[in-house]
Amino acid sequence: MIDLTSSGLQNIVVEEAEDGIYTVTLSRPAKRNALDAATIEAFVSLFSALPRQGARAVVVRAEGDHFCAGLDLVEHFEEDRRPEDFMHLCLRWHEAFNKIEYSGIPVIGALKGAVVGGGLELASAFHIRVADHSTYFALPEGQRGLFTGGGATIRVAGLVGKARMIDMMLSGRIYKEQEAVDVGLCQYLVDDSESKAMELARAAVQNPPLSNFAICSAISHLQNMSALDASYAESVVAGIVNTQPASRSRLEGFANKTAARIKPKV
Ligand code: 1HE
Repeated sequence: MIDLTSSGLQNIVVEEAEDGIYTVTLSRPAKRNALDAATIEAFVSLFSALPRQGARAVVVRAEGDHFCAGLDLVEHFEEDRRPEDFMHLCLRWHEAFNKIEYSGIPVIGALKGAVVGGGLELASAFHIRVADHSTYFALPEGQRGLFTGGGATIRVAGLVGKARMIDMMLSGRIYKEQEAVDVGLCQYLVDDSESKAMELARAAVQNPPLSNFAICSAISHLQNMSALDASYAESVVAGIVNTQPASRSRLEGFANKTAARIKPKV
């Protein structure tokens, strides 16, 4: 086990903000939280450890005005990488972001400012994205003479659809405000993304951890399968989750009419 709060993770600060709820802060604001190779390694280490160390939910936030400016373009320029070097780097990005998406614990992004390029690839691995009014989303890879390498072809295309992703990359189109919600880049648009993200984390940890494990890993895994295999695997997951001891008292509460009913607030 690593001590997450003093583990020397580069450009990332981890704190247990509340019981079981961790904040992960991108802390390279002078470089607009651009993702260099060391930061990607920090994400791999962190999300390898967090689910096994009792984290019940994670809020990813950022220092400065911008959530994340994507790939560290200066490092990439200075390293003058060979194709195989960049391929291996991309595999580490995938390792990091897969660890987030398939972590089994709710990971909620508190977004602001630029969420662009690799920053959008990072954000699209979260289970919930909360934007504020400064937040904007773009894929400027084409304009930089680059291509996505951190999962956008899978996750961003999954969020907005292939046609919108291609348009974003060809035209440099930027999405923000309600339009970003409407196309699926984020689920919430609020004045204060951090407090909303914490509120969502507090709500999520009310669920039994095994339910959240299924929600925050099985849905993604099942999406990768054929419908036939997914329906089989869903049955197996439901067999385990829906008979867990933690659900007994909740079911009893419904049966004896003490549990809250599911109705919109008036
Ligand atoms: C950076 C980066 C970066 C800022 N790599 N250093 N991503 C992009 O194409 C977005 C590039 N960044 C920007 O367009 C702007 O910096 C922002 C709109 C995000 C912010 O603008 P601003 O005016 O607040 O800051 P700035 O003056 O542009 O930058 C401040 C510093 O951050 C400056 O460093 P300094 O040492 O000169 O002070 C910048 O160099 C530095 N900085 N962004 C490195 N991205 C797996 S493939 C993924 C491919 C991609 O992600 S492509 C998209 C890359």
